[in-house]
Amino acid sequence: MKTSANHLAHALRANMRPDQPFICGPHPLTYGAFWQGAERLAAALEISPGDRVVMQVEKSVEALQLYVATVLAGGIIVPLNPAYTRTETLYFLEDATPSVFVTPTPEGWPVPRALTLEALLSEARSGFKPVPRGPEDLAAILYTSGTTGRSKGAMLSHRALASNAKTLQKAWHFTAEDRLIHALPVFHTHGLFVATNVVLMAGACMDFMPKFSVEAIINAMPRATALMGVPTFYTRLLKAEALSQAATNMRLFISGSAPLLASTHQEWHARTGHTILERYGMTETNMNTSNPYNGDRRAGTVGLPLAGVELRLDAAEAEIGVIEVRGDNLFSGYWNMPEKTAEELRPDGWFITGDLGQIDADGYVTIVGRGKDLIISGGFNIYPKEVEAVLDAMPQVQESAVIGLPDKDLGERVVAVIVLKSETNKDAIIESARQNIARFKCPQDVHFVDALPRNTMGKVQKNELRIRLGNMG
Ligand code: MCA
Ligand code: AMP
Repeated sequence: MKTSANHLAHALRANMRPDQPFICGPHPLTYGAFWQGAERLAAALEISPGDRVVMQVEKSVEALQLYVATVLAGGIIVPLNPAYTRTETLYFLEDATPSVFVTPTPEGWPVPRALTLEALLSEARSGFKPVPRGPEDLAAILYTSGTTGRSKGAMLSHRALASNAKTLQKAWHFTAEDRLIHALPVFHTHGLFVATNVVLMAGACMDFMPKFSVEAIINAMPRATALMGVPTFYTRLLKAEALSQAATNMRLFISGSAPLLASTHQEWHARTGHTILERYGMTETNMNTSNPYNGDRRAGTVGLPLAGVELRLDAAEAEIGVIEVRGDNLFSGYWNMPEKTAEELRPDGWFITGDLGQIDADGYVTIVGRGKDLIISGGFNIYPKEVEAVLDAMPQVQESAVIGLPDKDLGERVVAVIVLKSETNKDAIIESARQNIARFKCPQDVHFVDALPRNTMGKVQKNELRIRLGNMG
């Protein structure tokens, strides 16, 4: 490849045919129109190479164009969940110091330029030339919550994104004949990189849905070939009577972002004849492992390391240990946090995931738990520490412990256990939390106790709480 190219854009455009649809369904858009629109938007950004562009917008094709436009302009895209509160958003803006912030509410933010997506689109113009960027230049920063408080911005290079998209396209046999049902949000790795980049790279098309809907997906399946989702997608789809019929001509169902129960895997097979392909990744690493396209897709496992990804445990074979990974798929460190980077990314390139795994004799990896205190609810990650800080700041709360309890729909749900210092009730606690943190992080249930169980070191015993409250159903 020419060194003067824009590495990621060049890779994503390699197989596209301008007259073929990128977006299919009721509002189709060709590849030619998509890329041309992105170039016009790149001109409107008026940024310099390395500048950050924060986008906090509802899911839309224009949001995808903004991502691609930022890459073309040599910038760094920083997508944020629109569900974040103003306080949460302020933290990200102060940390990322973007040149441009695209938001539906542009007033009063401490950034040089805040505007709506509509306003930016109205400034789109032709004559833009893609800015050359090399493999190690950054293309994106995605924030991932920190176990010790502050969210960390994972810096993702052109190399990491392009190489992982290529690996996945090959591993999952995506071609221009594919039609992917895209019902994921586009502010996380799964919806933005795994789904969108793989489709772009293959020159395939996607049924781009504004959000998850059982009905819309069932209706789309007869014309589609593939679906990517979090386990909650699959448990909800299993409730639809029309599933078996609708899924007949699909080629591939992929699950990730949270553990897929073996029972869901088996029920899906019984109902549709298809075997869900489960894979495992992280914001910092993109995708690490996948069950095979051809071969045994084993329920309860996340499959084998992907091509170009090395994986090891910090334990002897057959034992449980923390998973470490190395490869071109890895991030380049945490934005503005060299000490955090040094704690998790070894000098020889191995990244410490914090996930506890086991590898069987055939090389299949099973995630058996997490070394980190993390709740995954419907595919969204919630760090208890962040929720506890919000609860502990309430005047009626003495102390709190936040845990995840099993949930049939979301996999885990957020539950708060609170010791009070003055009278209040569950609803007031939940309402107060909602003022500070995004709704998906707020406790769905609150239990009041006289004291939190602690070990001899004074550490709260969350396992004990999980057993106690889990048994209460
Ligand atoms: C929505 N709500 C939730 C969640 N989603 N609460 C807890 N956990 C959730 N996951 C709340 C809303 O705040 C709202 O609260 C109420 O539920 C209804 O909102 P709605 O949007 O209608 O919910 P939904 O459509 O039923 O959403 C459920 C969902 C969604 C479809 C499972 O959460 C989703 O799209 N999840 C995918 C997340 C994802 O893409 N993760 C990938 C991360 P209220 O009523 O109080 O207002 S990337 C990653 O993890 C790695 C790298 C990887 O390997 O992929
Ligand atoms: P994130 O913070 O969004 O990068 O989430 C990454 C975390 O999601 C990983 O460290 C795992 O704990 C979890 N995860 C992703 N895929 C899977 C999977 N297939 N099974 C179990 N956990 C998963």
